[in-house]
Amino acid sequence: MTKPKPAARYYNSDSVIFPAVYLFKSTIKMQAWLLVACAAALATLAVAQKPGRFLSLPNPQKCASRPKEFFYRGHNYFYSGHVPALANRKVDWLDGRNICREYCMDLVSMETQEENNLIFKLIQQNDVPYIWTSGRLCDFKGCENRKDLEPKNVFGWFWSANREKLSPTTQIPNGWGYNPWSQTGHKKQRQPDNAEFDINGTSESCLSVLNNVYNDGIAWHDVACYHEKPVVCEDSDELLNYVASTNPGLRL
Ligand SMILES: *[C@@H]1O[C@H](CO)[C@@H](O)[C@H](O)[C@H]1NC(C)=O
Ligand SMILES: [Ca+2]
Repeated sequence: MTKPKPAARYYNSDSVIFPAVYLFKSTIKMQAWLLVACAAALATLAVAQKPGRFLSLPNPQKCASRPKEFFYRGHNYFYSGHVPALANRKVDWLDGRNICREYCMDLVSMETQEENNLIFKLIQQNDVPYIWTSGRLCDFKGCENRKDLEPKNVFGWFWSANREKLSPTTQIPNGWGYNPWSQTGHKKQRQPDNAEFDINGTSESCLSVLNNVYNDGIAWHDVACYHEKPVVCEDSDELLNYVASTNPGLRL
C-alpha cells in the first residue's frame, strides 16, 4: 500500500477551488469560475512555494475525442478500466476528478435511481471491484457555519461535479426504491460510518461504490480520499459548455 497523503491537501484543494459559497448553486458562470480558480491557484502557489493540488482544466482535444462507452440522458460515460490508456490506473479521488476533467467530464454523480442502476449494472457486469464517484463530504474550509449540513454524516454530502446536495444518508432518496448506502462496513454499521477516522484520524470524505467488499453487494460507502481506485467519468455540462464557447467549431 502506498503511503497515504495528508488529508489536509484535499481540504486545501477543495476550499481553494470550490469555496463553499459556490456549493449547491448551479448558476455560476464558467468564465468567472475559471478566473477565480486560476487566481486562487496562483495565489496559493505563490504563498506555498510548492506545487499544490488543483482541479485540472479541460483539454479541448481530449474533450473532442473523449471515450464514450455509453450514453444516458444527454451525458456520455466511461469506466477507466475500459480505456486502454487508463486501464491499469488506480488513483486517489482528486486525481480521479482530474482524469475526467481533462476530457470535459467529471467523476460520476448518481442523482437518480435509474442512473445509479446503470452504474451498478456496469460494475456488476464487468466485475469492477470499486470506483470513485464525485460524492464528497462538505467538511473542508467554507463548510463551517452551515446549519443545513448538520449533522454532516446525514446532511453533509454533495456531488462535486455539479455541487448538488445528496439526499439525507439515513433516508431512501425521493423517487428511489432503496437506500444506495450500504447497511454495513468496517464497523458493521450502516454507511457512512467514517470508520477510518476511528482507526487513525483520517476522515472518510469521499463516496465510493464498492462491489461486495463487506459481503453487502454493490453499495455506496464513505471512504478516505487517498485510496486509489478506478473511476467512472460522466460528461460535465459546465466544462463542455466552456470548451464549446472558447473553441468555436470544435466538435464535442
Ligand atoms: C490508516 O489506517 C488505514 C487502514 O489500516 C491505513 O491503510 C492507512 O495507511 C492509515 N493512515 C494513516 C495516516 O496512518
Ligand atoms: Ca465507510
